[in-house]
Amino acid sequence: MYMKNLDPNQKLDINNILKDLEHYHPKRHGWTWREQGPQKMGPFDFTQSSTPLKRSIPLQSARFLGGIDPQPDAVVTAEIASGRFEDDIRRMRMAAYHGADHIMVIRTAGQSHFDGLLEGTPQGIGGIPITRKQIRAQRKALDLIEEEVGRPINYHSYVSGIAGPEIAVLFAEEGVNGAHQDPQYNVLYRNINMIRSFVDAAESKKILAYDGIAQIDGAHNANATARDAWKVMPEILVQHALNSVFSELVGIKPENICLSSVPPAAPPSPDLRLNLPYAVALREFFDKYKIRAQMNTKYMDSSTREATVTHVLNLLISRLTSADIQSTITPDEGRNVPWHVYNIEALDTTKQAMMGMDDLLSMVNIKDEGYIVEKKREIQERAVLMLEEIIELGGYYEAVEAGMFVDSGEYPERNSDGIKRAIDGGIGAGSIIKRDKDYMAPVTAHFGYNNVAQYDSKAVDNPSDLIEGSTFEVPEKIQYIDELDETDNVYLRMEATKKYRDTKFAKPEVEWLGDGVVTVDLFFPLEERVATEAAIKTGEKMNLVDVEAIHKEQLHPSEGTRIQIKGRVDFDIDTSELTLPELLDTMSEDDVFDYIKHHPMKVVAGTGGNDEHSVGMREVLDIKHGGVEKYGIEYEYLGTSVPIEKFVDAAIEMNADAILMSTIISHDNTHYKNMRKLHEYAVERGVRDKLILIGGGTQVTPEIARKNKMDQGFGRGTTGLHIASFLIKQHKALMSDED
Ligand code: Z97
Repeated sequence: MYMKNLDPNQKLDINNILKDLEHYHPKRHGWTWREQGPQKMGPFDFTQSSTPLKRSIPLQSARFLGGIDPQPDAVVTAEIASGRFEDDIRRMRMAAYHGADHIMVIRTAGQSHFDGLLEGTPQGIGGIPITRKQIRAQRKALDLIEEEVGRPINYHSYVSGIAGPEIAVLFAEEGVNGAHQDPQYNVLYRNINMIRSFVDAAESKKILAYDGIAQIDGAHNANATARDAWKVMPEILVQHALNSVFSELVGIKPENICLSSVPPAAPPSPDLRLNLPYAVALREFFDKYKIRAQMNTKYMDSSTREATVTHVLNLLISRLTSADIQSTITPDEGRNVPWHVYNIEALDTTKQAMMGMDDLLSMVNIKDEGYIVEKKREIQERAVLMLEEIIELGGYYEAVEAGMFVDSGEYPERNSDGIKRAIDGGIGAGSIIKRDKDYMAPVTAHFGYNNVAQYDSKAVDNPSDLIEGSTFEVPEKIQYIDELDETDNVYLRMEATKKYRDTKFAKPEVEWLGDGVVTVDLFFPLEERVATEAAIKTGEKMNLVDVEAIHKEQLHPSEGTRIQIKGRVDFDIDTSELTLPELLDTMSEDDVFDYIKHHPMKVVAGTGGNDEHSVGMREVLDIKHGGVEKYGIEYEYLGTSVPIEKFVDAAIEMNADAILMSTIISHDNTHYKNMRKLHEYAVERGVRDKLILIGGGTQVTPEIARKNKMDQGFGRGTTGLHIASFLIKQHKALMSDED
């Protein structure tokens, strides 16, 4: 099916994504790793990098470095699931521009409690309910987005619950590229019967293997569940081992088996002392598999700053142990605010830290003696001992019955508070029956005994030949069901937000179009309890609705507290009524340097009339903060309160190309009156056509400056580069007039 490429300057049209969705089939299947390799960018050589994106948004400071946007070699994940898939699609596009090539849609909390597949597009709480329509729409959007950024994007969700195998089939049909699948997750955290969970896992893993879907395990959940996360390290190694070996035996390629690892501890505990030996132990034991490094969220509260530092420390560990997939959940999960900005900030944190630590391992070594080696070995030995005890007990099922997992003691110490499950207990108990001798299923990627030869010996390797192909070979056979719920569907939600969909109206937004949510950062010189209520009252007085305090930070028990509130505005902005500032043409720094080298320029500058405010003017002149001097433009500073005539006289005397006159005082429009005077005097002296006249100051707008006879005006936010670019443009025009 032909789809028009996305235009970066146009919003992604959700209606287009929904159009003909019933006939859409994904462009590709299976997981894709990044194309890795050294990259030369601007003056720098990067080592642990990947092919740059065709379109992207670099870090802000790239402005000073030629706009380079190096990307790390690891796959970078964004977890995007606000509850509305149609809004998440827009966020996925933003995430791709910031370097995400693995988009995880977390399912609605506890979807593994569902016994079957859902249809339609119900709105989620704490995630997205996984339905065919939602994932097809998102995969379709990602197929377009990956063209736009020029890099394949992996789409990911979860295969768990007793509908696991059905979900695995759905994922293979719809081109989902990565999935969490770990039978231990069902057993320990969702109380699904052990036998059922492992049989389902065999079937599911077989399908993941067939479609090339990367599998991520669930061992990290023990960190989140355990009382003291750092004490379950040995057990987590055991969980990784059990799932990985099982997956490999079912047929998943080792390079598609990913261990979900979280540095278990976080500051104020001694982060690296606890986490680094663990990460090294893991890397060493599982070197043929991939490591998906998640960040610690267990010890996270509402401070985005604190969460970001933990993330960066985790990223250091990722670099030291060469993680293959890097997650970026960060503050979202801790604060339960899965908002656009935090997703994007976390991606930038990852890119910035990983590229900042480029080539780390060629400069520093992890010691091969002392504490790190001893601790690493200790964790590994504890894990091996645990495996030995599991074997002694009779196997995994017996170990779970004995409560060996998620015990709060560090193995072999035990506190007898582990999760216990009975072999004949849990959801789906007794639902597994042995296949009859004449059992046969004409389906693709089916695990275990399947008696196809009895029907057709040629179909042994391809049982679905018996029915002329299953939905894997003949996607047209897929049953697509559109909205079932008349009260909760995408068409209703889109209708409700129509006013803000590509129209002149806009509302501030944190996650859903038109949600109107804003955050306000406040400080009160009050103790926390009073400050919180004062902050909420402030929000209400600002006419915000549903005001809540989302972050509190004591600066001192009585001197003050920082509070962040969120609330909703109930107005919108008519963008057609806005006066937009003029766009300033800016040349690249290199072009400015080059021009001035060949065409030296000189300016005279000062604050005009009775104006003593010289700081802003000096900033755009001096080399220190990137003023015009930086580019080789010579300047003569005439000082403050310069009489208007003196500007022109000095320019003539020095043979200058331009006059830069700054005025802050705007009382009685003096700033514009002085501009007119400057022009008139330059005309009187017969030099107006040779001189570039520029008026500047915080209250100056370009349009009014030009109306008052300046060649250009520069207001707040002006930099030396803006002025230099303009001077060059005018200089070129004057030179061509002379020709
Ligand atoms: C993550 N940031 O790593 P339900 N299966 C496995 C899982 O780890 C999970 C589910 C299923 C986190 C997100 C934690 N993981 C949440 C192996 C959840 C979720 O909620 O039971 O339907 O499935 O992905």
